[in-house]
Amino acid sequence: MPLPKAELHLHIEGTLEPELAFALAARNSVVLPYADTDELRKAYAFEDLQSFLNLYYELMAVLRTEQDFEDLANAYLERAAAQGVRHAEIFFDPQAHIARGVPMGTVVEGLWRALGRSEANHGVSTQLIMCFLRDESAASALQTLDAAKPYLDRIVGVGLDSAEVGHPPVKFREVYEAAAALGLRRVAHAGEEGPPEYITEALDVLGVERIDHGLRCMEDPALVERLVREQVPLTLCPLSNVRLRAVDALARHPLPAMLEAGLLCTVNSDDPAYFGGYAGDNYHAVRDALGLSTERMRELARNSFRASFLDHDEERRAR
Ligand code: ES4
Ligand code: ZN
Repeated sequence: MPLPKAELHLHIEGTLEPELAFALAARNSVVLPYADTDELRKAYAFEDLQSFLNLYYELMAVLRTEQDFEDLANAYLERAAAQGVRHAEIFFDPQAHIARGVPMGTVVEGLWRALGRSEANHGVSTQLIMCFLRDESAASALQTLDAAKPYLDRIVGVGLDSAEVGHPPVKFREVYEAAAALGLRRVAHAGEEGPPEYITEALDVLGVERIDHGLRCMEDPALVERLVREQVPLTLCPLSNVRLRAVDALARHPLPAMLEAGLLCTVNSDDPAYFGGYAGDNYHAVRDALGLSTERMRELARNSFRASFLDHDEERRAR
């Protein structure tokens, strides 16, 4: 039996497996610039975050209808359930779809057709987090929040993702203030490729309650001290860090040092179709590469529920 866990850092578009990408391409008469799944998989040798994002946005062309988003989410939920995920807080990138002429409603309604039945079908409770693309403008983020207003009963919070360096959190101060006023929870990617200052800014300027990645906090001891004191959850994605070369090998991932320091770390999969594994695969990989004890593994699973948006009663039921 896999350890029951919550997944807190998962881009639904990053669960698009090559086989499903080709099936949806055929269904929607979209031509992909790859002959087959083998050739596509060869493109998964990434240099950094941007080289991954280029492929991630390119493959999204196959996602066009509500049915596509439903099929995508169901495929993820089935795999997640098999790896012990009991609760998933799922990112989506509406701007990447709206730019292709796929409206917000198609994305949210399609995902919801899977998420609304997920507890019954897969035993996984779910929440949706809408991300703003930080390499798009602040005005575009505000328009996106506006477009989401009819769907806010299905969206628990907002996040910030895509190319980090050069796009500091402060750029999105206004849209985060508006999101907070609407009662939305707030998270942001920070300290993946960007400097530790972006983590501080996400906390102080955007008012986030969790940091996605946060890896580079380790360069700033005063920041680590603060994150420990305030028990700010970090949603780490170890296999992602290796594939995008934020760390040079899993055996040198700072996770053990981060746990030792008292940071509230969680382990997540980010874009599992691209980075070689779902939540359970990430747990196994860190256990094997870093020699984490059973007690440490249990701590990571416990942290995942503690850092989730579930309340105490929901948490107890999910575990
Ligand atoms: C992402 Cl790994 C990562 N980092 C930032 N933005 C993203 N969007 C999808 N995956
Ligand atoms: Zn991410």
